Amino acid sequence: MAERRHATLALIGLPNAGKSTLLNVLLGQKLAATSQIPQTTRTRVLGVVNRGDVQLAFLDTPGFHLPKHILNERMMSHVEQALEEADLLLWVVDADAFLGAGERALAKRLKKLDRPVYLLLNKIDLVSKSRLLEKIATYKDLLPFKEIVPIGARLGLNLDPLWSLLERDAERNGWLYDPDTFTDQTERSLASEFIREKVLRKTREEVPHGVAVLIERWLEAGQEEYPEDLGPEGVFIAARILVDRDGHRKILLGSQGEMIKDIRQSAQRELRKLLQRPVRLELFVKVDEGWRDRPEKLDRLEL
Ligand SMILES: Nc1nc2c(ncn2[C@@H]2O[C@H](COP(=O)(O)OP(=O)(O)OP(=O)(O)O)[C@@H](O)[C@H]2O)c(=O)[nH]1
Ligand SMILES: [Mg+2]
Repeated sequence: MAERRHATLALIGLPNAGKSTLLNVLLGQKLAATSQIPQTTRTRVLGVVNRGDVQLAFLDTPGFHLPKHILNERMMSHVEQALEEADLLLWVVDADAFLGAGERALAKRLKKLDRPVYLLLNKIDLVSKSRLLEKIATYKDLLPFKEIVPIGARLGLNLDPLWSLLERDAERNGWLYDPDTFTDQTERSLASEFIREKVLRKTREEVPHGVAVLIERWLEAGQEEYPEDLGPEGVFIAARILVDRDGHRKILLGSQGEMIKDIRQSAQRELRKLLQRPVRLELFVKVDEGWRDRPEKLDRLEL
């Protein structure tokens, strides 16, 4: 029997490049929230895939950006931790976007690190072959990439060559996680992320950046105040959505509450899929001005 090997791979890049979409498609299951809003991911998310003798531990990270609030500083320290931990870096770029100051800053950081880096040119469904070749030529000057792989995370395009390269480059002895370990995220943290995702997908401008979700109650059958009509298999979840300003609370509620109703319904559907059991979700919106700059609040939110 061949020896077991493993590698830890950090998915890094600018906000909105498609890192979390890639994590989900590589895992074949949704673990990370994804949205069109930059800075969707706020922490480090582990997803483990075992392929034959090879174990690949992917770390999704927040998009690389200049911190404005303490929240953003913490997001960047999650990136730093993942960079330190990883054996190999997967730099995901939006092939449909220009190479700008953010990419140059990240390249500078990676140069200092001296770790092998793959360039994953994502969203190939949006660009022509000739533009893709141009992009490859521009990026090549930034860093000596170990591999350059064009992919389409959303549609799962061209992932086979990526898998082969990752399997080849997993060089560490043994496995890091037991075969049943799939992620480090708890059901509660996934639930709060999926609720936040629905908020991000339905609101715009500055609202999404000031939103956080806190699970307040998680009740199962037999517990006090569990709604018995949900049946013996169900779970009752009450979550608080924090917003930064009263104006944002109004946007989130919508006229006659239709926005929050819509968010609640789509989040509840998603949680049923995640937990594979009946779910009843209740949402409350609360203004908590300046939460992004309060360390004790960020601790409570596990950010
Ligand atoms: N057309 C297209 N869109 C994609 C592809 N991959 C991701 N996207 C979209 O790009 C947007 C950003 O995706 P995310 O996966 O949230 O990006 P991210 O890099 O994790 O972003 P942050 O968490 O903000 O750093 C979403 O709207 C995705 O649906 C792709 O292959 N093609
Ligand atoms: Mg993300």
